[in-house]
Amino acid sequence: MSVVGIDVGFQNCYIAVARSGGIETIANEYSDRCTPACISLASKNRTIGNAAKSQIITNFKNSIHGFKKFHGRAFDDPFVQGEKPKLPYSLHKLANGSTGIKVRYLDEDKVFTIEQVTGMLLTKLKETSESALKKPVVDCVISVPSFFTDSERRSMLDATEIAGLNCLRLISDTTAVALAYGIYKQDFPSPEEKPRNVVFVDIGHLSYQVSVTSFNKGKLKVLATAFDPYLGGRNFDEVLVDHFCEEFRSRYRLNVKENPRALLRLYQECEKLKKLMSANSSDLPLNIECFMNDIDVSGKLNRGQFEDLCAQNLMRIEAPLKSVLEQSKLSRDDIYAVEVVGGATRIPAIKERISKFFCKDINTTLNADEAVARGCALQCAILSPAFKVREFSITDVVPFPITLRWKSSTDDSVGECEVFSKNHAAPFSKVITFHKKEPFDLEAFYNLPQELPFPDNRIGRFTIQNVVPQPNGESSKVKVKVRVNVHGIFSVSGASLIEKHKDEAEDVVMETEPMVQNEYSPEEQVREWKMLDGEGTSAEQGTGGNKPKAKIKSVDLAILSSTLRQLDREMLKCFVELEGKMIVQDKLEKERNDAKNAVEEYVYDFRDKLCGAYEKLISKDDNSKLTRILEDTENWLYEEGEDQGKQVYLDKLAELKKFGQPVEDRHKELEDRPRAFDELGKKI
Ligand code: ATP
Ligand code: K
Ligand code: MG
Repeated sequence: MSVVGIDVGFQNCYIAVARSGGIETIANEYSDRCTPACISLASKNRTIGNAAKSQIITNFKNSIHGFKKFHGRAFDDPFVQGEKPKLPYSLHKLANGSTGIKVRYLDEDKVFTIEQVTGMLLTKLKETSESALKKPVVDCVISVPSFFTDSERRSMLDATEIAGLNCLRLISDTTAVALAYGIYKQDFPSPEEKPRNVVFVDIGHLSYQVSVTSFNKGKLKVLATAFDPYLGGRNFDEVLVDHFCEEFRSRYRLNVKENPRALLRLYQECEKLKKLMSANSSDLPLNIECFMNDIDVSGKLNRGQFEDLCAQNLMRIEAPLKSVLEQSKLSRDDIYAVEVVGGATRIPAIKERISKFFCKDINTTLNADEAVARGCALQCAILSPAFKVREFSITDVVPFPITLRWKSSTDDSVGECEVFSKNHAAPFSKVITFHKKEPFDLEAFYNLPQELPFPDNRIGRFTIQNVVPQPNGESSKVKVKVRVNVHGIFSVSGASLIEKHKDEAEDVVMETEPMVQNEYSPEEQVREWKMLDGEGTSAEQGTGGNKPKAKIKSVDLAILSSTLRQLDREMLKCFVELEGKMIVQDKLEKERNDAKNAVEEYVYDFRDKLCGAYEKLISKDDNSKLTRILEDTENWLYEEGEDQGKQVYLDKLAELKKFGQPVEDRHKELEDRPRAFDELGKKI
C-alpha cells in the first residue's frame, strides 16, 4: 500500500510520500519539488508538468493551465465565462452542459472534460511518486480548497479514478496544513484542558483560505473556515500586467491584450517581478526583448508603487480573518498563533495585513510550499494500516449548511430540514426516520446560496425505493442514513424499512443505537432524529452490543441517486481506458524519440572520433567514406528521416554500426593491449 499525499494547486503541485524516515516531499525528473499544473498537447504526444510549462508560449493554444476551478462547473457558469476571454486555449460546452477544453491533439481537434485534464496531471504525479518509491502507487490523499462544493469534489474524485488512483480522502488545504503543524507537537493541552487555537492561512495562486483550528493532545478540531475564492497571487500578477499594458500602450503604442503570446510573456515577466519585489523594496526593472512587432520594451517599478496599485486586493485580506473569529466566537487573545502558507503569503504587504489584524507576529514555521502535501501524506499514513503513525484524530467542518426537502405524502406541502448546520463536525452520519407508504424523493441542497462560492446550490436527488405500507395499511417506518463522508461529500448512504410487530414498543430500535446525542423533530413526518458518532455505524440493524434484541426485521431499501453534474459511470470507464491509451501513446513516442536521438548521438560521436582517436586507425579513403555516410545520415535525419517510426531508427543505427563497429573493435583492441601488459606487469 502506498502512502502518498498530493497537493493539486491551481498553479503548483507537490507530492509528499512516507518513507522509512518519515514524510518527505519528492522531486520530479527535473529535480524540482514543484510540478506545474500544466498539460501541453501535441501531434504525437502530451507533455505534463515542467516540460509543458515551457511550451505555454510556443504552443499556447494547446497548453492547458489554470483549470482547477472548472471542476464541477457548467460551461455557462459565470466564473467559467469570466475566465474564457483570458485563456489562450478554448473552452467548449459539453453535451451535459459541463466545461470542456478543446485542443489539437494527435492532429485532430479533441475535447477533453475537466476530469480528463486533471486526470492527465494526476497521471504525471502518480508516475513521479512511483519512480521515487520504486513501486506502484494507488492509494493517496489529495487536497482541495475547503470551500469546494460537492460537485467540485465529485469531479476531482472522478479525475483521480481516471488516473488510476484511489483517493482515501479529499482533505481541505487548511486542514492538511493543521495536521502537518500539529502531529509532531508534544506540548498541546490535555483533552480536559482548554484547547490551543491556531489560525491557518493559505494564499495560493487563485484562492485565499483561512481556518481556525483547536488542538489538544492527539487531536485537532477545525472550528471554522472562511475564504476568498478569487484572491491569490494571480490577482497581483494581473495588477502588474494591467499596469504595464497601459504603460506600453502609451509609450510604444502596443496593444498587448490583442496578442496572446505577448500577453503570456508579460504575465510570466510580471510574476517574476512580483516575486523579486517580495525581497527588494528598491526600483526593479522589467525588460522584454522582441516583445511585439520586434520592439524591445522596458519598465520599472518598486514595492511602494506595487502596493499602491494592489490596494484593492490588499483590502480583501481582512474579511476572511474577521469571519473565522466571528464564527468561532473567539477573540484575538484566544489565538495562540497564526501560521501562514501558500506562495502569495510571501508578499510583505499581505503578511503585514494579517499580522496587524491579529495584533501579533505571524509564524512561518511550516514550509509555505510543501505543508499541504505533507499534511496529505500524513493523513494517508494515518489511514494506511501499513504505516505506523502517532494516533491523531482529525475533525473537520461542513463549510456550508445542507438541507433536505421532501414532499408530504398526505398533502401538497413540502417538508424541509437542515441536516447539517454550518461548521458541523465532519465526517458525520445521521439517521432520520420517516413514516411513508410509498417510495419518496429527498432533495439535498445548500440552504444559504448567497454564502456559496458556486452558482448552483443543488446537491442531488435521492429516491428511496421499494417503500411499502405495513400489512395493516399504515405507514412504514423508514430509516434514512445521511452523511457527509471523508471527502466532505454529502450523500444519502442507506435506507431501511422497519417491519413492525404488534406487541413492540415503537422505539425499541432506537434503544440499541449507541450515543444518542440529540432528538429532533422538525415536523410530523420526521419522528426521530438520531445522531450517530462517526461513519459507518450500522446500529439501525438492531444488533447493538449486549442489549436485548427486539423482534424486528429491517429490510434494506435501494436508493437511486442523481447528483449535480454527475459524470456518467460508463463515460468514466471510457475515460479510464482513454487515459491508458494516451499513456501508451506517450510511452511509444518517447521510445521513438529515444531511438532517433540514439542515431543522432552515434553520428556526432563517431564523427568526433574520426577526427580524433580513430584517425590513425583507418586509411584516408575509409575515413572519407565513413565521413560521407555520417553526413548522409545527418541530412537524412533532417529530411525524410525526421519523422519515422521507431524501427526505422533502430535499423538505421544497426546499419551505421555495421560500418563503425570494425573500427571501434580495432580501437578497443589497441587500447586493451598495453593495459593487459600493465596488468601482467603488476602480477609479476
Ligand atoms: P491555489 O492554492 O490557489 O490552488 P497554488 O497552490 O498553486 O494555488 P501556491 O503554489 O501556494 O499556489 O502559490 C503560488 C503563488 O504564489 C503564485 O501566484 C506565485 O507567484 C506566488 N509566489 C511564490 N513566491 C512568491 C514570492 N516570493 N513573492 C510573491 N509571490 C510569490
Ligand atoms: K500548491
Ligand atoms: Mg494551494
